[in-house]
Amino acid sequence: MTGYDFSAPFTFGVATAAYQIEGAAAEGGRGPSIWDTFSHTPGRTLGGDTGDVACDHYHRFASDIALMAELGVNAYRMSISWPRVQPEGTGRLNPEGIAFYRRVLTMLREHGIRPVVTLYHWDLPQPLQDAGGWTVRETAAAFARYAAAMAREFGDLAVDWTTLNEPWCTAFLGHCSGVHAPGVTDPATSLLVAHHLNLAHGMAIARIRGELGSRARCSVALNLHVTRPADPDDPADVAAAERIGTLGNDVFLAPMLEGRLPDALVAATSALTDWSFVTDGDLAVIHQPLDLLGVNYYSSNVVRRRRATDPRNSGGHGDTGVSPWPGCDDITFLDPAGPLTAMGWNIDPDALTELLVGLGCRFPGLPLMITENGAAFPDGADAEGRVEDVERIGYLEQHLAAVGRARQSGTDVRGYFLWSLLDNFEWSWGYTRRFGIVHVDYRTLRRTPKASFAWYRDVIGSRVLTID
Ligand code: PNW
Repeated sequence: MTGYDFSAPFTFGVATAAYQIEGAAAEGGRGPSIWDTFSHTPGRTLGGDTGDVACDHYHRFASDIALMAELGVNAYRMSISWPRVQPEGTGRLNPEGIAFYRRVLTMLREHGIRPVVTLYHWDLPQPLQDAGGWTVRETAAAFARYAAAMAREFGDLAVDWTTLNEPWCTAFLGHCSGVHAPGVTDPATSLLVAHHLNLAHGMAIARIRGELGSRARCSVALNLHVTRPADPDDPADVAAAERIGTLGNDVFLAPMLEGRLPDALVAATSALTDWSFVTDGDLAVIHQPLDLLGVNYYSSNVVRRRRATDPRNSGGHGDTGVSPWPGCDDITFLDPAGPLTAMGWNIDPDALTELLVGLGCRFPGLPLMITENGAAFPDGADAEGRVEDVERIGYLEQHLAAVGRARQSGTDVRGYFLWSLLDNFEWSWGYTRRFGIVHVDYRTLRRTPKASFAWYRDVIGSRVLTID
């Protein structure tokens, strides 16, 4: 038996995102976002699913917060829907949207649950998209103004602010492979977008600190990729894995945390762009001190230098035929081995330990936080909505243990947010993929805690994870 100690002040939380759970898409003065447009475009999401109703959290937030209180979490990672609070993406705020989040944040406070607020979890106001979206620099400035407004409106109720969720997905799934909104398939554009997201992050942090001073704790949540070479003794495979690390991680880590544009990134993408859109002073704007780095982790990859006979990699639902990896068409992603989750993703907890330990070495003094970890499985609810999700419990147990091992080796990991509290709208996969520790019946919207909910409640209660 092995035991892992997660004594206070280690944070145990759950995570959600506005478009995936709120619904009420046309209520309370909310304007449309790029995900409304995208999900309503035929063929974009599996089954044509949309977030119009989702989990109806907009009307059911009180009972959802009661579930969190029952679970015993110390913290809740949520996102603000930008088009709900600022329908045009700039200018006037929507008082009904502000009032909604004030009710949510106030109720969290009453239950002693600390909110960690993500400002951008992919739902760009459609009017900003119509003006160019993330391909124009002005969107970064609009985001910073929105961030300042949120800090002003909610700074009395929230001290933890996360700028962007997974900018890799926005840049490369949104603008390169196009399987996410806005569905653009242009590798060169996706690199410009990555730079504008970096700028948006830096400008927003400066504005949040301007509003809240040292009271604010600022972070970003990155989906960092652990990529292994198929043959560690083949230099071409090792170089392939490094290039994926550059395009998947360093594209954000280096500007945000080191204030530099990596030579390897410029070299890997030289056929697509000369990066002349990075102008004097940009890197200094992007390079803001962070209080925490948020890490979203689900699975790892194995790559090799492409062989002539290698099939093209599949891009998942809505595959456009364009890979999300600009400048990497000579790299093959091998089919994942071993047991897979319902997303087709491998299960590799050791990669999480390696990732955390590696980040700890590279960025000493920067506390880390797992801002998302979890898994989709087929689940199969009975007539009462009960789910004995032993596979999910196994996945969570292994990954929490992986966090425990990183901590034992001296890495400063401050907390763990499980994705997700509820089954919800899983982007291009619609409602077909379930990540929740609470089952949602999408006909009745009834919530039923799964076996994993009781498991997590017990872990949080004892703050010890014991594995046989
Ligand atoms: C993340 N990929 O999305 C998001 O932050 C969540 O909103 C989402 O529900 C969760 O992970 C589970 O998917 C991702 O294709 C979506 O590499 C796609 C990818 C990665 C993360």
